[in-house]
Amino acid sequence: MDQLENKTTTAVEHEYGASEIQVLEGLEAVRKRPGMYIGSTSASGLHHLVYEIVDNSIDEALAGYCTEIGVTIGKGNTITVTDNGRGIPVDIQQQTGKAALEVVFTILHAGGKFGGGGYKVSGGLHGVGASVVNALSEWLEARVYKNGNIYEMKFARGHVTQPMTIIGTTDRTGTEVTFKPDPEMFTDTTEYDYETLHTRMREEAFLNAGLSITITDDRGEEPVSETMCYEGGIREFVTFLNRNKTAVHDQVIYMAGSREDSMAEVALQYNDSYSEIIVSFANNVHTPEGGMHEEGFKRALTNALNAYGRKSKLLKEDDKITGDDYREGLTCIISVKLTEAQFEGQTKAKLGNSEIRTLVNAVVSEKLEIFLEENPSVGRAILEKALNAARAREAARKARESVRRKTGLESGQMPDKLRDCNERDPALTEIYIVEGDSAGGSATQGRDSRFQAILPLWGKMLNVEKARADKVYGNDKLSPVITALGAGIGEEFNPEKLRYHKIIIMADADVDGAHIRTLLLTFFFRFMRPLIEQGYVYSAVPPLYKLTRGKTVKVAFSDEERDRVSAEMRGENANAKVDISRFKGLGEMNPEELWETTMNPETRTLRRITLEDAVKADEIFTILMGEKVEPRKEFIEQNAKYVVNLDI
Ligand code: TSJ
Repeated sequence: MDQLENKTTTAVEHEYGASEIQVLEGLEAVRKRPGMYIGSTSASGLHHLVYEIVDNSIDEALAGYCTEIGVTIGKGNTITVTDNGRGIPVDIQQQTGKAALEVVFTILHAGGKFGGGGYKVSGGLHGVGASVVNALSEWLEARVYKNGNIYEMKFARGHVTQPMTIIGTTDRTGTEVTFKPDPEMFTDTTEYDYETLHTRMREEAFLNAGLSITITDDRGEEPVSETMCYEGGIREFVTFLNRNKTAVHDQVIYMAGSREDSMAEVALQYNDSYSEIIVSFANNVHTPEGGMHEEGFKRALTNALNAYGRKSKLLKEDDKITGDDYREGLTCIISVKLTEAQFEGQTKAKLGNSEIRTLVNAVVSEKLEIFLEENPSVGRAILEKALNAARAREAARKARESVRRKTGLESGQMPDKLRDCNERDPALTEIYIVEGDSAGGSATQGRDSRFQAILPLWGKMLNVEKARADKVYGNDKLSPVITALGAGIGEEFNPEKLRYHKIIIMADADVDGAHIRTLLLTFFFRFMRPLIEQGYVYSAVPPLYKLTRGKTVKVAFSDEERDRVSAEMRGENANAKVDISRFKGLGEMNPEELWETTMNPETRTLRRITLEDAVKADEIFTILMGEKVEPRKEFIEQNAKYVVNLDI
């Protein structure tokens, strides 16, 4: 606090000098290239604004001064974030002659650089975004409760519209920020999705044990609100992820340790499914590409279980159990905190600090050994499960070989239903996976056969929840997909062998379409995960409406677009008749319409499937196909009215 004077003022006046001009240039740069600062200006960037602000409150919690955070979506899609921390400093900074509060919102990357102390753990990752959010907001208002006063300051598109003013007195401390994302910047959508924010805030609550986060949606007639606070932290995260599955042992195993400025915690529990779920975080930032913390964990898990198996005689000399076998049915959260996190990889989502591998390895090796010694029944259950996995893997290898011989997989023979393209370079080709023969027919006629292949799906669905690789190879619905993609499945999956670099799921916007998307995504997630991780999978976005006025035909992809386009088509003439019909399915479109709206790379929209989409699909699949009846009933009840737009 040395550069901050402890003085309060009712309205801060200052000269507009060189620094002010720099400030505006900084924020102008954000408005010129918003994608550089928030990734994109689509829905994901819109939601990112909220995380940037909330991160500041989380940092205050990590510093030990904040216990409650509120996030509210207001009418008009404004966002209010509140916390009960110390309040952003309001003193005048000597360097700039401005209140720290103003600096936070007007200087790029100012966060974390003032005050000191508060951002230690985040290593400069958090708390840099308040000025970016300000620059991208039509307006933003901040209120700080501190020193017995309520300070208020207002901005519009990054410019100060009301200098810092004391508007009242208070006996509490904290910060409250409300902003409205600028529609000039977020041209796709300015509408917040409650579920997206809810999911992310729940994650933050799990990662910060004891921190209470309340999310509220005030847009409807009645407010919707949920308070999330988990004393058990990531232990409860694991329980939550396994909630629809059957656990192999009751207790969640929890291990934690630290060294110098870094700390690591791991929570895990096995369930009776065959999928591996490892979700890792560095400084509360999700690292879907993994990295050193995951490597350290996997190595330690394999070594500790091997050692225990040998020692307890559960493993024989010639039993060969792989790391994959030990991770079958594992649900695990890894959370590390470190001072200078290095994020690498394509999407900066992979942790590069090698000292963290050593730390996680040491913590898990030591603590897991002790746990297994003290809980031999759990140790036995895990080892038996891994032995089963190893046996199944061997059986799958044999099945694969026999299927290969029978179906000529090796000889490169393609499925009968595949309408392949002429181009051979996978980087230039796409495959549309289409449910139903009639849609398949339109797609085959409408496509550009130079680079677009069509694979219609048919036959009986397989419960991939309970299936291992051997069953999948023999299934008549999924085996053509495996053959057409050409890259194998499971541990043999090799993306370098892919025959197409765009895999596009094209299904109707109805319940059946949602089912087929859920099935395919779950299948890819379980058996070809790198396909999703490396961004090869897309969902086609077919239009919902067809609008006709005389000879003019247009389409719309949402209700809002339908209303806008129909107004445009009417033009001056409010009484002009625009005929609006709803596309009931892909099969209803003729080949030209399908090409123009959904398949032509120049005019179509493709949604790239993320790992989160796949995790969500996997979860829905587990509920729909799993053994537990209660979650299924609950899901169907809750989703009955939305089931048409299952957003996957
Ligand atoms: F960044 C922000 F303005 F967007 C924002 C910051 C938004 C919200 C909702 C909360 C916060 C915030 C900042 N909450 N708590 C803090 N704490 C500080 O900025 C702070 C307070 C005191 C001291 C100190 O050393 O006395 C240091 C800091 C960093």
